[in-house]
Amino acid sequence: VLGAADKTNVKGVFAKIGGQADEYGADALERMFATYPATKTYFPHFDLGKGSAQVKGHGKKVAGALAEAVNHIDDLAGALSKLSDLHAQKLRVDPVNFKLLGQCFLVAVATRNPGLLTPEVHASLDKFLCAVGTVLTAKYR
Ligand code: ZNH
Repeated sequence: VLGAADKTNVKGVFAKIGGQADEYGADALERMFATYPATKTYFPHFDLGKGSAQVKGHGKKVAGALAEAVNHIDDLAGALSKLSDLHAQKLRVDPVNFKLLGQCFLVAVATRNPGLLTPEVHASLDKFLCAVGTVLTAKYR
C-alpha cells in the first residue's frame, strides 16, 4: 500500500523528471528489450533498433500514462481503467513483464539522477510501479 510518504516521494521523482518523461519511458523500454529479450515478442510490429521512432513514441505513451497515474495517485484504478481494459482484453501481456519494465524504469531514473533514489525513495517508486502493474493486470482472468 502506498502510504503518505510514498506518495510524496513519488511525486517528488516525477517533479524532477518533469518534461523529460518521454525520454525516461524510451530509455526504460530500450533497457527492457536489451536485458529481457523475451519482452520483444509483444512488439513484433515494431522496429526495435537503436533510436527507433516507434520505441520513442511508445516510451512517450508509457511515460504519459505513468505521469497521469501520479496525478491521480489516490485513484490509480480509476486513472488507469481504460489502459487496464486494453492490457487485459487485447494485449494480454504476462504480468511478470510489468516487474521487468518497472525495474528498467527505476534504472532509467537512477542513472540520470545520481543521489535521487535514496533507499526510501527507491522503495516508494518501486511500490508505485508495482501498484500500476497490479492495476493494469487486475482485469485478467
Ligand atoms: Zn503497455 C500499449 C502503458 C506495461 C506491452 N501500454 C500501451 C499504451 C500505454 C501503455 C499508454 C498505449 C495505449 C494506446 O495506444 O491507447 N504499459 C503501459 C504502462 C505499463 C505498461 C504504464 C507499465 C508501467 N506494456 C507493458 C508491458 C508490456 C506492454 C510490461 C510488454 C512487455 N503495451 C504493450 C503493447 C502495447 C502497449 C504491445 C501496444 C503497442 C502498439 O502500439 O501496438
